[in-house]
Amino acid sequence: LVKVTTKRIAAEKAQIPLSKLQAKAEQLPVQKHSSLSKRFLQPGLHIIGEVKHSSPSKGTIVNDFPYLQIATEYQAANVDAISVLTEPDYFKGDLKYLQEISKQVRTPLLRKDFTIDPYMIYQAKSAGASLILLIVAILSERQLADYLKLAKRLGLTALVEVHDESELKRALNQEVELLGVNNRNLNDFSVDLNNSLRLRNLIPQDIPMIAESGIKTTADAKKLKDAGINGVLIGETLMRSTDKTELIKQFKV
Ligand code: IGP
Repeated sequence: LVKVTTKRIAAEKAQIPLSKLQAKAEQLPVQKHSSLSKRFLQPGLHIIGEVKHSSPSKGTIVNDFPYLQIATEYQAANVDAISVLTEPDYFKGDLKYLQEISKQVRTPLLRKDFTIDPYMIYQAKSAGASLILLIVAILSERQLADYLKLAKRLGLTALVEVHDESELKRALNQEVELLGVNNRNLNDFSVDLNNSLRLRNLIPQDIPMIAESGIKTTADAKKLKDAGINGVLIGETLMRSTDKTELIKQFKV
């Protein structure tokens, strides 16, 4: 995935040079959703709804993909943020989905992609994102530190994703505002909610933590909330649901 993303970004840089994108990103307001991470510390289980067409583990999740309508429905159901897949090769995502959604929806948007180049952070900002994803497993210490700094300067909140204790340790060496624990093992795609439950105890209480992947039932949500987890990121379960509004209501345990 890193290789494919590197290639993709090189091609995009040839289309729109970094300097141009940078100029555009820098002139956008930074205060739009400042202190976004703090919101997740408020009582209750917070919900991030994901707009995802396909995934490497499941293939095409839904045949019909009315992304604007889905985002609008998530907003009406009062989710705290909307995650939009922009990775094209494995998730059938597109930066244009993020751009279009940001024009119609006020809910903070997360650019869900494999951030491996500052270019992608400027792209996220220009496309209307308020949050970016930084996956610890694919970044060096230096990259993680630099990208956190750049995000902050642009007024973006970084969701820093870890999968295990050693990645968490690396994340906590930095000034992290929002932590995500992925329940999915990216090597074999197996999902284990205990991953989130286990790691919450190792994360300072003043850093909000989001459990990601494999959340299917209200019982899952309840278990995570009772363990002190602040939010859940739900993709597939919401995408497959024919009544997303009702399901989101049920997940707010
Ligand atoms: C959502 P699920 O099982 O609810 O569809 O998972 C989200 O956690 C998953 O899409 C995800 C992801 C990622 C996708 C987590 N980390 C990194 C792409 C890149």
